[in-house]
Amino acid sequence: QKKAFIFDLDGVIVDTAKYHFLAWKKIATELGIEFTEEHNELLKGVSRVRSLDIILELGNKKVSQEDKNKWLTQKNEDYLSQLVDMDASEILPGVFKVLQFLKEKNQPIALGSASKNARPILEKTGILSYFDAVVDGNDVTNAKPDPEVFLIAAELLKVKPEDAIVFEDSVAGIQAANIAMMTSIGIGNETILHEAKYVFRDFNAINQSFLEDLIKNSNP
Ligand code: G16
Ligand code: MG
Repeated sequence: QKKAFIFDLDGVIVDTAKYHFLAWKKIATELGIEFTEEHNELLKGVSRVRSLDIILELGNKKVSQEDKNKWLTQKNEDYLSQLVDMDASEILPGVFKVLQFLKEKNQPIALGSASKNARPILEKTGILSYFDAVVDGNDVTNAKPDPEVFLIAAELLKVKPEDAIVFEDSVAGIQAANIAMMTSIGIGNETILHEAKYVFRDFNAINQSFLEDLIKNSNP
C-alpha cells in the first residue's frame, strides 16, 4: 500500500516558528500594535502578506501599499538574518527517525509549506534529499487553509488525497488538510490543534506501529 506523507516545514520539521514570531513581534511593536504568542497562532501556516494584514487588523490599523511592502521586506530580512547559521541542529525532535522509517517503507514524502524560504532551509539543514516533492509558497496562489499546497503535493506524488497524511503545527494547515480529505496529524498542543484527526506533542511521541497502521489502513 502506498500513501503520501506530507510535512509542513516551519514548526514541524524545523524550529523556525519562533523566528517568524520574533520578526513579526518587532514590526507590531514599531506599529504600536500589541502582539502576543496567542495572536501568533493566527499567523502560523499563513502567507507573509496575509500575516501582515492580520497584524494590522488586530491593531485596527490601515497603511499604504508602499508601507506594507516596506514592512514585508523588513520582516523577511529580519527572518533571514536568523537563518544564516542554520544547520541540522534546528531539526525538531524525532523528525529524522520518522523520515528514515518512511523511506525504509518506500513511502513517498513531500513538503507542503507556505514559506517562500523553504528550499534554502531544507538545504541548510541537509534534509532536502528525503523529499520526493517540494511544494512551497512559490508554487501556490492560495494560502492555507486553502488546500492547494497539499493537493499539489499529493498530485506530484501520484497519490489520491484520501491516501495522503499531513503533519502540521498550525490551525490553518490542519483545516487545509481536512478540507482536502487528507488524514490530518497535529504536531504540538492538542487544545490548539483540536481539529486534527490525531495530535502528538512531537515526532518522538509517534511510535512505529502507529506509522505502520497509517500505511496499511485506508483513511482510518
Ligand atoms: C510558514 C509559517 C508562517 C509564515 C509562512 C510564510 O509556513 O508557518 O508563519 O508566515 O510560512 O513564510 P515566508 O515569509 O518564509 O515566505 P509553514 O507552512 O511552513 O508552516
Ligand atoms: Mg507550520
